[in-house]
Amino acid sequence: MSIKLSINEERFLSHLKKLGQTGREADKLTRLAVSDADKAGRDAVVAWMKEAGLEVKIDRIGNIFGIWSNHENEGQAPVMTGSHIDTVINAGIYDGCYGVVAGIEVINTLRSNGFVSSRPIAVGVFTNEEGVRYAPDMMGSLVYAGDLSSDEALATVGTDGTVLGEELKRIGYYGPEEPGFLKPHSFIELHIEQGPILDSMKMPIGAVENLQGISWQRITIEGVANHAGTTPMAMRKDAGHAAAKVISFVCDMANSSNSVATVGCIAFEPNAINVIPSKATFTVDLRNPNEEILKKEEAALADYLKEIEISKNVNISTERLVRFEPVIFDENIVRLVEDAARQHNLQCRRMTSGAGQDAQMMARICPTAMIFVPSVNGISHNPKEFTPVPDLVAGANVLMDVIVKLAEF
Ligand code: HGY
Ligand code: MN
Ligand code: MN
Ligand code: MN
Repeated sequence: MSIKLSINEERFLSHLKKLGQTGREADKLTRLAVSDADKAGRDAVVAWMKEAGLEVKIDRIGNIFGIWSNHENEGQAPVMTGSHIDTVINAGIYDGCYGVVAGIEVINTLRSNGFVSSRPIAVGVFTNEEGVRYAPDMMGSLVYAGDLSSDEALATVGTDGTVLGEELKRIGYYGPEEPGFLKPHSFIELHIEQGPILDSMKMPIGAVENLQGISWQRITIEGVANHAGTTPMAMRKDAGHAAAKVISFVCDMANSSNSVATVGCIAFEPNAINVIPSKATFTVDLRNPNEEILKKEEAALADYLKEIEISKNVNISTERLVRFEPVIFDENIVRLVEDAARQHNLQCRRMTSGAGQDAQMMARICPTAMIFVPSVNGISHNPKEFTPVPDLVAGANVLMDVIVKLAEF
């Protein structure tokens, strides 16, 4: 059945704007997982779920679920949508938040228009998708999918030395439910593309059929501090120069294949202008949609680190932070996205998610796919992140159609 409904634009946009203002400091949006800013965002989203008449349930890792069910369909596996509201540092307002606010709006619209769903419909808000404060990323959905224990996740120590479980209890979102308590019939996530493809093609909808594999590691290079002026170059054990060579290697390797590589964090010790660094610590984020290539490039990096240890006379150690294999989404749901776009006379193309997503974890437990809308100039993880209102609304209406169709299965 196709419905001729459209979301309540005004309510949807005001929620999205309000969430974008929640937890902002000095006009910067940094809503790190289980921080006070995250609590403020969670409180707002829970209030909107309740206003929409949803039953709100929270699990032990702080995942929040707004559930709409009726006497007939109660207890059946729900069609689930959702995303995350935690952000990176100095973030945009759409990454994750868009899918959560749209999910609440879609259920609100269906309910208030008397739609009778043969399945419960739920919207999820997953804890710590970004992984900036506590690794790994997509943590809440990984625990939900059963591939990371709640206790292990709750014991995670953050980059600021805090313990995730203690912070979760402090902000009042350590819930009673066991993660995975609600096994979904299917999962569909609406998200901004965060890349340049749809915007450059002026294409409003992306039907996401797969997602890159992700490898995160922390590399520590130990050299010897020495005087910047008196130490001949050949006698140095320069951790800084060794790091620079590794960073160039990783980026050149990605450039020569269709991988992407990022060194997002770096620190030198003692970090003084006239002291040869004794230590360099930095992160490598390496991604590729093909598992064989990703594995090969991880091995090439490991070999290069051994070469640098000898040539630069330093010691190198690595710590694995995250490793997720590429994901193929459910073909039937990808087709539903394409059909829904067609029904709305919206051009649509299939694509790969370059970013990690909660959907990649939900794909481990139920048929899953994603819908993308354009990011202007492909900018994301940046306050300049922007998606025009017509695209935001179109994406939400396509989400609504896909949910209605999934509810009939
Ligand atoms: O890193 C990622 O792609 C995800 O947003 N955490
Ligand atoms: Mn996201
Ligand atoms: Mn993100
Ligand atoms: Mn993501």
